[in-house]
Amino acid sequence: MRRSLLPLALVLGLAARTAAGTVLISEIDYDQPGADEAEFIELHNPDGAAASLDGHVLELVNGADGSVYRSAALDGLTIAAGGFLVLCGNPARVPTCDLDIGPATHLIQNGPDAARLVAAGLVLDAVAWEGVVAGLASIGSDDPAVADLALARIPAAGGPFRPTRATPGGAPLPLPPPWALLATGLLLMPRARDRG
Ligand SMILES: [Ca+2]
Ligand SMILES: [Ca+2]
Ligand SMILES: [Ca+2]
Repeated sequence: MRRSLLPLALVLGLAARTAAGTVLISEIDYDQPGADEAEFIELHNPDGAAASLDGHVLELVNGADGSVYRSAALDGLTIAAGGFLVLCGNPARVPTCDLDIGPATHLIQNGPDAARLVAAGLVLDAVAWEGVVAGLASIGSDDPAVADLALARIPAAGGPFRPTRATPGGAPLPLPPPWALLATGLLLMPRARDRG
């Protein structure tokens, strides 16, 4: 079982992520109404100095077997102090996208699946959604019935993930109703499942 190898790495990665200056996964939008064409993963540099992503790789992990179904090398990229970097598959639908890692639709599986940021053999950050993946607790669910809904750390610099209005490339925004209710889980939106 390959999945048995993953939990320790993920646990170690989460421990590593708390080190000051470590780039982290700050937001993910993997599901939209209709075909998933506006998917993105956002990285954040909470440090006071620019962070080079040389040697960093973003991996998307299949929750069914722990395999990496997509990966993107981030060599040559830099995130400014306190800045964000957006990885997407469809820049026409994610105008603030910094790096197109394709494909344009169904870039990110809808879960239960996971993503991790790795560098030099360390998992710097890892998140799972829609259920536990290889021992990693779920950060929640993106609702395909709600346009512009994403899961984001609030605050971006290491806070817990919450369902919120998508802000690819920017800090989380103060939430007007009904978004504030969504973030607390008090407002349960009808779910319409789709694939991809
Ligand atoms: Ca998707
Ligand atoms: Ca969404
Ligand atoms: Ca954001």
